[in-house]
Amino acid sequence: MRLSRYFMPVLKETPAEAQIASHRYMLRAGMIKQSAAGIYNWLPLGLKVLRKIEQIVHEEQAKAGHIPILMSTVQSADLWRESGRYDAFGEEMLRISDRHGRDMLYGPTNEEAVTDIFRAHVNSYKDLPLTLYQIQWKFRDEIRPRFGVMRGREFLMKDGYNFDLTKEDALHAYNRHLVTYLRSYERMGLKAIPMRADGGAIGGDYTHEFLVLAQTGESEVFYDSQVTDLTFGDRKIDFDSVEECEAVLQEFTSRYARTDETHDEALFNEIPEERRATARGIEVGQIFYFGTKYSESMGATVVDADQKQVPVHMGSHGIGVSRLLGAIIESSHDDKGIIWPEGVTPFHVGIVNLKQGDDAADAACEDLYKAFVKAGLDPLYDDRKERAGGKFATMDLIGLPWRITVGPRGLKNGVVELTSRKTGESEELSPEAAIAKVVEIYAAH
Ligand code: 5CA
Repeated sequence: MRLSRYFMPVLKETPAEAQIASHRYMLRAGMIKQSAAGIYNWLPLGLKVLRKIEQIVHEEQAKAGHIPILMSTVQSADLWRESGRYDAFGEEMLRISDRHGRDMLYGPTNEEAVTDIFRAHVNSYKDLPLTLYQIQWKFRDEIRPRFGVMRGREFLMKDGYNFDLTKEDALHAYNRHLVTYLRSYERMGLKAIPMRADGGAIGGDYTHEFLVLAQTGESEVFYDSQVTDLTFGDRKIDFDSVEECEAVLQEFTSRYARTDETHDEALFNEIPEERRATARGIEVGQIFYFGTKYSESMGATVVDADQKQVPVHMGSHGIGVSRLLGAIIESSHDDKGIIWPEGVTPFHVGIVNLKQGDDAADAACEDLYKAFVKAGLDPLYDDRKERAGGKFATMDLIGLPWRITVGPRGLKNGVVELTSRKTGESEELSPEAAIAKVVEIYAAH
């Protein structure tokens, strides 16, 4: 993309309403524009990152054999009356009535809707196990929407639902989700720690939240500092293997790590003192096993091997897709702007032309641009007639991991400058060497 032809409405001023870095930078970099309290329009740069996060989620769910669907955002209240949650969900639910006076709602979550699909089409244990998921907009009329996309009223969620014959099978599905989540967050450059939590409005008493440690996090967390050393990495997992998935769960959840909802001071005090840690965390996902809560109330049964009708065991598994942009920025920024991890960056590399209109500089930038596109990368070329200082400030704000600076002086010596946004370190390289280095870096992602 050439910046002169792009739509990236960067703000010079810091918006007064933004209290935390991620909200500030998302507004300033022209990624989002508020449409109403807790409701946002996604502008091109923000949408690009949102799509990258979605893509990672889809890829990791596919590995586990989970199947994508897309459910309606508007749902019928009658379904929620069946489960008893229409009243229980309270004021967080956006209630609507249609022209015939029928009660409708904008989905805050989809347990009822997916259970309705299941009971209409699945009758036999032979069709299990089954996990369906979607990435879809949700609405929760939060009493205090704040921090931009972090606590929105309209937000994008990945929500997955498993249907299994037995509790054991459903716990295997739970473990599969834990594995896919660990990998997904790491690909986004995050360390997200699974912590025992509370079932809340979704239900069940077996649930883990995934928390990214950050001072601006809304949850208070208590943990054994050893959990922060764990990394999932690039392991190959056989998702059909109960033992392998269970072993990952054990490895990542056997040490103490809880949110304030389930914190147990006595258990916490059993950890050696030097390893007892408290912090704040951003909840970027949650997995639940709630057994037959919805299948019993809504009649989602299958015939088992003995020809008996039995309610299926279920769980649901969420990732806060739009919240993740905020969480990633909170954990990766400095006082100049965002520092995108390579896995989710909106553009792979920025090209800054120090002297637009200089024949040699213009030609070198064009060549770089075309070479990156040919290599399958997505460069952003700042081809505007602006001061170099302004161009650098914009690049720092939008946070692309790599920047190539091209100027007439360097070109005389046959070099351009390759700069890492994270370390600030620069090196002079021939254009060919700079391209090769950037291509190699992204080959690993
Ligand atoms: N049905 C279950 C799992 S699919 C569910 O709704 N779980 S949840 O309530 O925990 O939400 C899943 C994730 O959505 C949360 O972990 C959080 O990351 C994100 N989320 C929840 N509320 C908001 C909100 N108001 N703004 C942004 N993200 C949110």
